[in-house]
Amino acid sequence: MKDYNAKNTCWNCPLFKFKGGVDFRACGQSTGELEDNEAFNMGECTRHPEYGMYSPSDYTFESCPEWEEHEYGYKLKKMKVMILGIDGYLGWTLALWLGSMGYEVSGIDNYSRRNWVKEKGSHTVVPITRMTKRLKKAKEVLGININFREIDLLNRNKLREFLEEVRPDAIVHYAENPSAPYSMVDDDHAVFVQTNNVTGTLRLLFAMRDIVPNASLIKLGTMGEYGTPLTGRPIFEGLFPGDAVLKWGDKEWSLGGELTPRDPVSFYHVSKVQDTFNVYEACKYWWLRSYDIMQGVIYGVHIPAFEEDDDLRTRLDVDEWFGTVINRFVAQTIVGIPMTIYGSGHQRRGFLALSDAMQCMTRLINNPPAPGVYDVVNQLSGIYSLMELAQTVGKIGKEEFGLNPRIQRLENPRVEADEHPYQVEYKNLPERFGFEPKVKLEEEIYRMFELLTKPNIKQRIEEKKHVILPKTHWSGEKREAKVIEVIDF
Ligand code: USQ
Repeated sequence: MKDYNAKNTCWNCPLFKFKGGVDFRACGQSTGELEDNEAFNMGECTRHPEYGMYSPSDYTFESCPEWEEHEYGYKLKKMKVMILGIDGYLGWTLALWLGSMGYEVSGIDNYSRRNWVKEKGSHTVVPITRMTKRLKKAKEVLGININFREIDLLNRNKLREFLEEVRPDAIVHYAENPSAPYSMVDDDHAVFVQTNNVTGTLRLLFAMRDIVPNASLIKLGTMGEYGTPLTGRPIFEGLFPGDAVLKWGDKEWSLGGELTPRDPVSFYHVSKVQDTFNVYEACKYWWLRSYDIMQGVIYGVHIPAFEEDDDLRTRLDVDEWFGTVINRFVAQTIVGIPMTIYGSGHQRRGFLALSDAMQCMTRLINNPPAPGVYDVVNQLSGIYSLMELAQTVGKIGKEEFGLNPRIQRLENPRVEADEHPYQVEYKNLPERFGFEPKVKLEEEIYRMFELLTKPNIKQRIEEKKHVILPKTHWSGEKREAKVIEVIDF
């Protein structure tokens, strides 16, 4: 579905400025006389003031000269996208991906991911260069100019100055600490993760209200906000659908449009739940527009831009704190560590390959919500159990790369259900935004083996073998998890 956003109108366009007196809130508060005001629903285009005042329904993306056809739907010409956390695994990837497609990319980062990984005694196994060199390479090799500023999202004044300077049409918010185990190390780490993540997002929301209220916010949440409901209740996309009902006693109520219950699985995941409420409220109070993305676990190393030059690659972590499960399994197999399955291995999670995640982001950026709309997508392309994943990694490692894979089941250092239903709804991206997953699990795992078996990268994994086995238990204990069983292939 290439033109999924063709019928969108100026309601969805960040360039449209409402004259005022409009209240989009869907919270039940009365808007009084506003609806009788003749300016209701009128405004002008900031790029074409000569059009004068008109109704936002007059133009569609298809009919507007400022929106052009693009591989992933109609795209705003010279669209300015600001990436918060542009130095990270996803942030750098998105910068090159969007830059290669003609978006005007800007971004901030304070290098905290580099520092957290260093603090834990690890490093990215795919080497990355300093930001100055990254930017230079992006310009030389891909012809992309990235407007980068070293800024901590919590630095109110610097953030505001940069937003004033760039005035982005869309803001992608990746600038958080993403690690469940890091947040469970001790109280200092838990307090840090929650303070950093929650206050950073709050700073951003207020700054958007004051400076770029029309920009759309694409905010990274996580599937882990929902937990794994043991009753088998479907995991809807953030909000209950219109026909969901609550039955209690002899009465029945619609739950439509209400936030669904959250059951986060670490203090990190709790920070994301708090963000959800803050973003939801900001959309309600100030008519900000946002997609809150409940993203599954990302894996992989590939987008086309990375093939152009090794210095363009994104980081990849495999240590117990910042490595995610598939990335870890591949690295473990390469250096002869049996793959570390926590608990039974029957836990099921949603997964998404790196380049498919980029496709999703592009489609959401191209399709801003209308003012005041808080919307949620569950961003994943497949659901697998950990045991299935280990078997897939092992098969490819053995058959294609001649390795000797093994699995070790460890006592689970986390607190999570071993056996659970997992009925996830994830129809929004394919049905409303035209997302078509392009990368097969096996294909991306193969590409990971190809890259990570290169001698310099294998060497970098070897150097950090001592931070691969989990020692951070949710109970607070600091010790190696006991091995329950070793399985050969
Ligand atoms: N796991 C293992 N062995 C390992 C590592 C993990 O069995 O060596 C298990 C965990 O117990 C868990 C599952 O694999 O059941 C996923 O763990 P993970 O470390 O790959 O991912 P998680 O902690 O869930 O966090 C990651 C990202 C986080 C994002 C989340 C999406 O780090 O930022 O929010 O994926 S989701 O899992 O859908 O919540």
